[in-house]
Amino acid sequence: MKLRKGSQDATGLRFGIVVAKFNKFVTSKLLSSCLDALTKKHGVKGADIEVVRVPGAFEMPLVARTMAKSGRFNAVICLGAIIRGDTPHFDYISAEVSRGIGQAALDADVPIIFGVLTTHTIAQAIERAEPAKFNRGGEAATSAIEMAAVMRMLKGSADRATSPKLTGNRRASGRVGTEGARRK
Ligand code: INI
Repeated sequence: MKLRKGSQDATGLRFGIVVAKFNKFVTSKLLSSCLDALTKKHGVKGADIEVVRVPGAFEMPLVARTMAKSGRFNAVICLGAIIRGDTPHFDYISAEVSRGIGQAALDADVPIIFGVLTTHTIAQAIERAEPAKFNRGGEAATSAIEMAAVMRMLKGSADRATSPKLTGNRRASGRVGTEGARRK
């Protein structure tokens, strides 16, 4: 058996961050702890991070998908806070945002991290954004690094699938993303 894991080595990786302005008192904390984790803890260069602000969480999937499809990022991180109010609004937004972010990652074939808080109360959201407590912004950063590393590792394996050492079956399987296959 071969156990394969993504490392926390962020060298040379590039990240896009989509952050919602709605509930900014929470999302600004998510953003600063996410940036701290990427740059101070894992050595990602500031020049390798691009932050895009959107009005609210509902706008995230489209922007994340566009960033992910641009080919400029190894992973995209979505940071937002959806807090339950007195109406069913929360349910519509949170369902659509989680579905949309998942779909965007599949469409783009690039990891998109769901760093979106969905909470019953403002206090729960603040607690989860706080670096000294749940630190969900920092967690989103480490998930992005791990997923970027996993995808880099797996796509590296796909490149080797074009190697003459492997059987023709694998080459004929039409696996995409292999440099060798594209050059033919
Ligand atoms: N956007 C959020 O990011 N969080 C919320 O809690 C929220 N609530 O509760 O309404 C919210 N609404 C705005 C929404 O994301 C869109 O920006 C808006 O509907 C315009 O499309």
